[in-house]
Parts: sequence; structure tokens; C-alpha cells
Amino acid sequence: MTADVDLLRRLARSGVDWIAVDAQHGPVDRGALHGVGRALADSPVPWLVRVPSVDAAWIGAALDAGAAGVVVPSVTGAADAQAAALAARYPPLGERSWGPFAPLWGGVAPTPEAANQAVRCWVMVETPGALDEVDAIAATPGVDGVFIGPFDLALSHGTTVDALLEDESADGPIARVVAAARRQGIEVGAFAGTPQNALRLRAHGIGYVAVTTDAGVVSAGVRAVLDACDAPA
Ligand code: 3PY
Ligand code: MG
Repeated sequence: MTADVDLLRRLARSGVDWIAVDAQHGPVDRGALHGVGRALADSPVPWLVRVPSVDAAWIGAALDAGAAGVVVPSVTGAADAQAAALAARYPPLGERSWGPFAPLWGGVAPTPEAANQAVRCWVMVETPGALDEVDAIAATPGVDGVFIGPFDLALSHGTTVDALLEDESADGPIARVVAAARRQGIEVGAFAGTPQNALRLRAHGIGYVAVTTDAGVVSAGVRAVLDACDAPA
């Protein structure tokens, strides 16, 4: 939820498997993205950008800045998923334009073939249209994973995040997304926000979980420090 480069460098070395920079709800504009890319050029873990929308220009810019992949929100169906996938890869697989920043920052850009192989295009399932077309989305060439947004999925289905996560029926929204991903042999991920929700998502068989946010860990850390000071000696 921040674009603070010192915090991001620290988070990338804190034991997490991956981090995501949020350009949909966070304060990451195209200028900030470049600062983030320079700061994370030697990141020991992959870093992804959640782009603001299904936007080929933003997807290309995030990858030019060195992101290992993109998380594309607000997808309304298979056509959006295809547009996102095409934007994430160079021809002949897609329509990405050449313009990586790594060489300008003293690094080496991967070849187009290597970039196409390494990139990960995650498409979010968080709208009724995306859920209806989840099988076609998961089958879209170049979609490497489907990523559940429980907050928007709950909002758009007139339910709550708790009810969504507790729904263990085979035709429940989360089970449908997981099943579609499995059928197509692609990854499935989700946003949790809290460790409790992360465990509930893991119980649904979801392997890639955005457990918390930078703002969340700062608050939790401060709370833990203050509680430790209040504890009787
Ligand atoms: C959602 O839950 O809707 C999200 O997009 C999480 O970031
Ligand atoms: Mg969302």
C-alpha cells in the first residue's frame, strides 16, 4: 500500500516468498513505478505489480520496470483475460512492446524469448463476469494463474468475505475458481489480508496467498511492541 522504496527493499528481504506493489489501490503511479523498479532490481524474491486495470500500457510499463509479473484486476470475462495475456508477452506470443529499463540501470535485459518464458500473468477473479467465465479465463493461453479478490468478489455477489471463505460447497465461488485452475493446470492465488484468512484460503487448496499488507505489518508490529511494554515484568 506504499511505494516507499526503503520499506520495499526491507520487505523483500524479510522472509516472504514474493511481494506485490499495488498500483490499483496504492499510491504507485508510473513515476513511482520506476523508483520501485530501481530499488527492487536486485530483489531476492520475485516482485509483481498489481496494475490499475486491464491496461496494456500499464502491464508493459510494470514489466519494463522489472516486475516478474502482473496481477490484473477487475477482469470482466475471457476477453479481458486475453487482452491482459497478450500485453504481458512479446510477439509471437503476444503484443508487448520492447522497452525494458534494466540496461539503463546497469543491468541486462532478458531476451524476448526468456522474458516470455519467465513472466507470470495473473488474472483476478473478482467480478460476476469473471466467475461465470472462469473456465475460459483459466484456459486462455498466456494466463499463468487466476487470483481471487475476496473483497470485490463478496461485494459483487452481495455476500461477505467471511461467508465466501466459509463456503466449502463444490459449487461455491472459491471452489469453482480452484477447480477451473486445476483443470487447466495453472496456478491459483488469493488475497487474504490477515493470517486467519490466509489459513482459510490455504484450506481451499490455494497455494499463492497475499497474506498481509505493508500497512498491516507495521500496525501489527507496533501493537506487538506496545503490548510487550505493557506486559507485567
Ligand atoms: C479484493 O479482495 O477484491 C482484492 O482486490 C484484494 O486486493
Ligand atoms: Mg479487488
